[in-house]
Amino acid sequence: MTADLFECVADIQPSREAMAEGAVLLRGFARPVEADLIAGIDEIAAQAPFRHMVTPGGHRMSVAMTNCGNAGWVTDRSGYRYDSVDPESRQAWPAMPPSFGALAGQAADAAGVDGFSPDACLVNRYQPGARMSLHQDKDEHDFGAPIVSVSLGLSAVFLFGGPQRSDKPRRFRLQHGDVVVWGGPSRLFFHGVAPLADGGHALLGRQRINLTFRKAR
Ligand code: MD6
Ligand code: FE
Repeated sequence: MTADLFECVADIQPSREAMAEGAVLLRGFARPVEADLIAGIDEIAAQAPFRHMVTPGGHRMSVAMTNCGNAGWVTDRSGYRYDSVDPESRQAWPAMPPSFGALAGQAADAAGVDGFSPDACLVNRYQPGARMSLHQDKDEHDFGAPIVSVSLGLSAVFLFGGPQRSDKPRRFRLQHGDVVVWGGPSRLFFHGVAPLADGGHALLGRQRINLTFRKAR
């Protein structure tokens, strides 16, 4: 009886945890559309395969990436940028599946941000050992728009720092279906992902996929 009651309450008011000023964690928010998301990722990767990009400093990233939408985030020896074309195929990036844009808009709404309409979705694939070092997301045109981040597959430890690289990061475990809506005062905070622990996920196997939706232009 009590468990049923709590499940009902959870349906009506999904969990909403503040990570920092302007950053909200919606646990399990993407679970209802997990099948659409995974099918969409497979279609995107068939057109624009995951690849390990190289940083301006010459390091091959341990995270493999692809994109969908009108703008895709890329890095190479010349720098970081958004490009409407996949540099590997010289074709436009795959279109953003309607279910992706809808989820990002609904998550932003749930976090109290109206009218979020992303033009870019970066798709990150982590295999065991892959990590993302501390960075700021500052290649977008307008820092007034939030970033919506969706975690799928194996869980990971998200490192959430502050405005200075030297600020000690707090650690958040992001699990399958969790969504972070991140804007406002912490939009430019340093953040990263600790090396992915090995494991197996029922739907995605030995990997974590992260989608980050942005208003790039
Ligand atoms: C990741 N995410 O979770 C990497 N950036 O795999 C990010 O770098 C990120 O989750 C900006 C906003 C949300 C994010
Ligand atoms: Fe980032």
